[in-house]
Amino acid sequence: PKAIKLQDYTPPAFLIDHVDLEFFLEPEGTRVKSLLKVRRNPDSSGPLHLDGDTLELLSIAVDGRALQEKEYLLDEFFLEVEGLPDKFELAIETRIDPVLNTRLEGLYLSGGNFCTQCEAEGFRRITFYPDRPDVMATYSVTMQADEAKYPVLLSNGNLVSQGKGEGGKHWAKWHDPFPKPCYLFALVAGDLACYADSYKTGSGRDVALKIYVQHGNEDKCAFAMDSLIRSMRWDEERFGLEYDLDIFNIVAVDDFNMGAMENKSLNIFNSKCVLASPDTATDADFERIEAIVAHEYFHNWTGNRVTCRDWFQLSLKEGLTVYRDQEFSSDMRSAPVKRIQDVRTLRARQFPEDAGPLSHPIRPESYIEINNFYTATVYEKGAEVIRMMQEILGREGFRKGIDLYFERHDNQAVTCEDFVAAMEDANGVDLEHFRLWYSQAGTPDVAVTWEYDAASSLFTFKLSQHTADTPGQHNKQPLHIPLTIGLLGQDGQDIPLIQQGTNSGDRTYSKTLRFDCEQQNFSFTDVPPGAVPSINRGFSAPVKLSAMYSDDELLFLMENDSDLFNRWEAAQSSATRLILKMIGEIQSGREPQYVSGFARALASNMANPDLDPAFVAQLMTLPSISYISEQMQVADFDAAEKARSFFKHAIATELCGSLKALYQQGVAGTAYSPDAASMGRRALRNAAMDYLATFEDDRDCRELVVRHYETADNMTDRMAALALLNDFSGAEREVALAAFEQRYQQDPVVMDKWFMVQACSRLPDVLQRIKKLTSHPGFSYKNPNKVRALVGAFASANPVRFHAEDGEGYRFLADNIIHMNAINPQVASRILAPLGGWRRMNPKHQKMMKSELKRILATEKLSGDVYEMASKSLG
Ligand code: BAL
Ligand code: ZN
Repeated sequence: PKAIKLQDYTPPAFLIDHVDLEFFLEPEGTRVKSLLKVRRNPDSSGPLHLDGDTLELLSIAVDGRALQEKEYLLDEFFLEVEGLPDKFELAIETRIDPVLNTRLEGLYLSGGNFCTQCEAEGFRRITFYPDRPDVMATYSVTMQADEAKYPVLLSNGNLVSQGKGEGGKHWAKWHDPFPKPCYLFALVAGDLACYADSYKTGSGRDVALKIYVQHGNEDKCAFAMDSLIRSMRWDEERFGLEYDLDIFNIVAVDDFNMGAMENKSLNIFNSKCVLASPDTATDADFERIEAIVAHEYFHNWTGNRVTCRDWFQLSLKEGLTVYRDQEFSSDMRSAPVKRIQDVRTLRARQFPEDAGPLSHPIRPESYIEINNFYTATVYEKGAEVIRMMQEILGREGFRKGIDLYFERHDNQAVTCEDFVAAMEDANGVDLEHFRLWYSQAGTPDVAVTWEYDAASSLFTFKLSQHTADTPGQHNKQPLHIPLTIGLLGQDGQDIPLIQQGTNSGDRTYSKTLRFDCEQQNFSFTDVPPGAVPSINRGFSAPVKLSAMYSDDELLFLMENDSDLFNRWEAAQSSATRLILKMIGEIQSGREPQYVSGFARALASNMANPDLDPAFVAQLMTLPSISYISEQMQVADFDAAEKARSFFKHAIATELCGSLKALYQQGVAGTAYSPDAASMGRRALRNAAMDYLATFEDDRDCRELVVRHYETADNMTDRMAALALLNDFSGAEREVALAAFEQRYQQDPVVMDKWFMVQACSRLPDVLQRIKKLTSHPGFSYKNPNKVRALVGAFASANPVRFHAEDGEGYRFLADNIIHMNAINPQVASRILAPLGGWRRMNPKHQKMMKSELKRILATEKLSGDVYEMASKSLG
């Protein structure tokens, strides 16, 4: 397969003003008629190039004249026509087979209903078309289908007309007045229930809001609807962005490659990102649904009204929209807790990606398969880059930049460069150096030391930065890093910051430094002795920080930092340091040594009534085994797991009384509510249980977890207990899992949890169980959620068992990737990344992992998706 390069971008030879589509929907043999109003692009030349994939061409005509075969070039993946007039109408009729579409790209069936997924390049599996985002057209869509089987017919825009046809058929015509690229096209036809509400925009436009779901799921839509309404209001208030049509539809489907898709006014969602009730969704699910509903809605402006010129610019819409949904959630809930959660995700997913064989900048320079670039880097690091611009420009300056961006580019397909230019021009600043974040891959290492001169009361930060080489990128340049710092006095209070050489008029306790050289010093005057610095507050920059803190200084920050993110960060750093030391002891055959200072600092936070319980729960959550292992030269998941468990058990022993008290306090008799405060209370109680469950051999504690499971009146508590029982060897586990299955076997969204929890079990026979579960009636290789829940979760979230000594974990994953390659290459390639982690393993494991990658690469009919991931992972 051939790589596509950013530097090769050329504008399209022809533009399309309007698309008229007619669908005659049948599971086997859908006919698609397309009538395009085409005109030559004055800025380009060449033949008319239409993409096509798995299409049967029935006819093609220019201005009403049918073309003969010799008048066009038909290849497996495109159709080209030369010698065309400057303006013409092109009519094309194709035939497709939705029922055979297991890739879930283009038009396919889910639960018997028709639906589409066109981003990034699925539209070419529906009809011949210039399938690139810089071709924007208005659309009219007429679909005809059997009325009894498919009573609901939806597409983008507004419903124009509908009626009955012959032979039990009916039809509907939709029109979308906003020009859009074809990746935003959508169609749904099915037998669906509708949950309706409405919204009045700030300027008084009434918008009909509808969520379509399978019959029986209507009672699980209220939270998604409420999230949608809150998103609409928030975008008006925060960014002045109002919805622009009279209808906004969401459709939930069970079979979906992504979480959701922002098609203009017809969002299609993976049902697990919509459906929620206290009995079926955890607090984390509620939070995720709120964030994804918001994310897709926010795309209406950042993505749809202003879209990407080409797919290299994906972060233009994704980084920005993730940033927006993060800000929304942060306003809806606790800002520090949201920031902590986002940084956890970044560290769990993006940092390893950036340090491994698949490292790429947020604006990649080449790809084989664009589907492989819907990555944590493009999304999450992309959002961090936007956030840094806000940190540099301030909230008001950032808003001015956004306003200018829309003023300049509404209804255009643009680049990341256009976005940065709008930020610069609106604020009169130069972001030339900052732009490097778009093209340079890798996570910068920032080292911080400091000096204090008692005679002059001068405190000096000494910063240095370095970004390691990544595949294809060497000798990295220093970046412009906005590093927010503070100083804590010995009393734990913030010290006012007076930067040497600047006007000391304003009293500020946090300051964002412009750190843009390899080495740089920043000095502050009038600092009393004994000050402790707080660095990268709020995680102002996505860097790996190493600072010369003593153990005691970390505990001091953990108890005192007014920046709650950094208070949590100090706890993570302290715990990581202690666990790494214990790992060393375990590896050299010694008993790990426990130091109790950490537990005491934790206890002081647990006892602090001013702290949000959700925050305390975050503070109590130790760094993951994967994160700890990443701090090692050679990963040793077994030792990491042993050390972490030992540490947790030791903390639980020391704080047993307070943990039991916290657990008991949490038993409130109030009804479930997904608001932030209630979630925080549950999180804290479940965090306490998590520690108490380390007394696995104590009957009372086992019973506590069993009781928690059995008496839970919501999914959050039920899953918290099930996750713990899942690691107990004994009858309790089997009883709980069987009860869960019995209760939820009809609900595929909930059954994903059941598969996933088992895939993540610490028990030694987990792989045998997983293999057995692939034959469970609720499991299907055709359903991406199931594959991700069982196979994907095992490989990515159960490192101890995945990296088993006999290599069976690797073999199992490779077998499944090869199997999935033929069914759904996108899903196959998305679960491959853990095999690319071989560089961090010992030689024996390296060899086994590489041999599985080679076996994958030797597969016949290997998709471009899997080829790209496997070949890059092998290196
Ligand atoms: N555009 C693909 C799904 C999403 O990021 O919203
Ligand atoms: Zn998105």
